[in-house]
Amino acid sequence: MVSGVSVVTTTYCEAGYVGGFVRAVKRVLKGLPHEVVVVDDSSPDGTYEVARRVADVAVRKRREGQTKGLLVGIELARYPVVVTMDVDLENPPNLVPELLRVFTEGGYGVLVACRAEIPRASEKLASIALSRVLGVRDIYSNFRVYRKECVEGGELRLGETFGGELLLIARSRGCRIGEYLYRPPPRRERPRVGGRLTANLRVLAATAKLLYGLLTTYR
Ligand SMILES: Nc1nc2c(ncn2[C@@H]2O[C@H](COP(=O)(O)OP(=O)(O)O)[C@@H](O)[C@H]2O)c(=O)[nH]1
Ligand SMILES: [Mg+2]
Repeated sequence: MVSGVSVVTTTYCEAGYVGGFVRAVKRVLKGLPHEVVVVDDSSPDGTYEVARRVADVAVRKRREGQTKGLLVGIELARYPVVVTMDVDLENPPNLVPELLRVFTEGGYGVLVACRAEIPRASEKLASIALSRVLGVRDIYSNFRVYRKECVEGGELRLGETFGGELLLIARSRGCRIGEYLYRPPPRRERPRVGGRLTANLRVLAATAKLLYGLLTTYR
């Protein structure tokens, strides 16, 4: 097992979720040295103020998106093993110990917890286009365990890819990427990435960027 773990989440307008998230994670990890890091993109709803009270580390920065937030959080982590999670509890905290066990036993650089049923059409398409190269079927799941060295100091060149570029960076460093399948709880109604059409378009754009990246910088 790992000797400690940093849990990183990124937030934009999540004042209603961040407290419950931190409490749930801390309850699950109470037997293990850990910290919870929240990276907030200057949410106007007071998310940072809540995070500062409940999290071990809270960062407020300008709005740069989820991928950048994840990288900033991983780089701040004090433990060499980092779990990234969405704040909205769609990534069940009680799976974290099992993920850490599989991560350690499998000798992975990155382990991605993949949803057994991928909900968005655009994410299914990304899976078809990219899963063979990246070794995971749920490209945009940010429920992941990282060895910090697999991404830290990495340069994001593709803009917002909802965490996808972090897999390209890890792959380019020869880190072993693995997947773990899980059944997620029902999705929340109003995700921050946008409604059905907006979210699908943004995911399609991210997938195009990742394919371009694989043909150029990350070949
Ligand atoms: N820092 C930051 N976090 C974001 C941004 N957009 C989404 N997130 C976070 O990313 C996670 C997943 O977002 P969500 O909208 O639930 O995506 P979905 O689960 O794919 O529908 C949540 O923790 C969000 O708060 C952003 O622009 N900046
Ligand atoms: Mg969500």
